[in-house]
Amino acid sequence: MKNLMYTVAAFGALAVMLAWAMPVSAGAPSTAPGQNKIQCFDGVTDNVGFSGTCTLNSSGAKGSATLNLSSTNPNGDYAGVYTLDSNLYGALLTDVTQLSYHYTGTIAPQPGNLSYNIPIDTNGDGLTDFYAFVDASDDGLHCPGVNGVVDIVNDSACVIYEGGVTPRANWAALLAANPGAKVATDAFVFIVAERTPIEPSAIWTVNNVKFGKAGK
Ligand SMILES: [Ca+2]
Repeated sequence: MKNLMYTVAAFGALAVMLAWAMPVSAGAPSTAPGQNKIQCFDGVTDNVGFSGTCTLNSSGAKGSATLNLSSTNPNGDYAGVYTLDSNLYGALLTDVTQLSYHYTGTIAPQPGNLSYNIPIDTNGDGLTDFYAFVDASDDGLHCPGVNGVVDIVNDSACVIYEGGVTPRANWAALLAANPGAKVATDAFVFIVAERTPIEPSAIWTVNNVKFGKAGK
C-alpha cells in the first residue's frame, strides 16, 4: 500500500481548495481492466476538515453515485468519483474518445459546484502539468452539456479551462493548444461536487460516468 497525496485546486468563482489523500492499493484491481468502475472520495472519508459524502448506488461499471453536500461544516463539503483502472491514463489526448457523464442535482450547478477534471501531461514525463477543468455551470462560460449530459470530447460548445485559468473553446481547441499531450499517470481523472458554506445544500447524482473507453 502506498499513499498518494493530491492537491486539487478547484477554480470556480466560489471554489474552495481541496486536498484529498487516497490510499491506492498496490494489489490487483477488483474489476477487470478497462471497466472503469467508479470509486468514491469525499470530505468525510478524507478527514481533512471538510464534510460531504459519496455513496455508490451499485457495483456495476456504469453505476451511479450520490454526492451529498448538506453538512453544517463551516469549511464546506466535497464529494466525487474517480477511477483506478482506466486505459485513459497515459493515453494521447488525440486517442481519447469518451469523457462524459450524466448528472442530476437538487440545484442548478453554479461555477465551481460540479466539474470533471483531467490531469494533462504536456511534456511526456507522465507527470501532471495542468488539470483540464470542465465545469458544468450553465453560465455561458463553461460546459453545461445538454439535458444533464456532459460530453467533453464531442460537445463543440464545451468550454474547458486549462489549468483552471485559460479557456479553450472545446476539446479540439484544447488539443490544438497542446500537441502531443497525454492524460497524466501520476494523478486521477475525477468528477467532484463542491459546496462552500455560503452556498445552498445540494445532492447530486452522477451516472453513466465514462472515464475513457471502457472494456478495451
Ligand atoms: Ca509532465
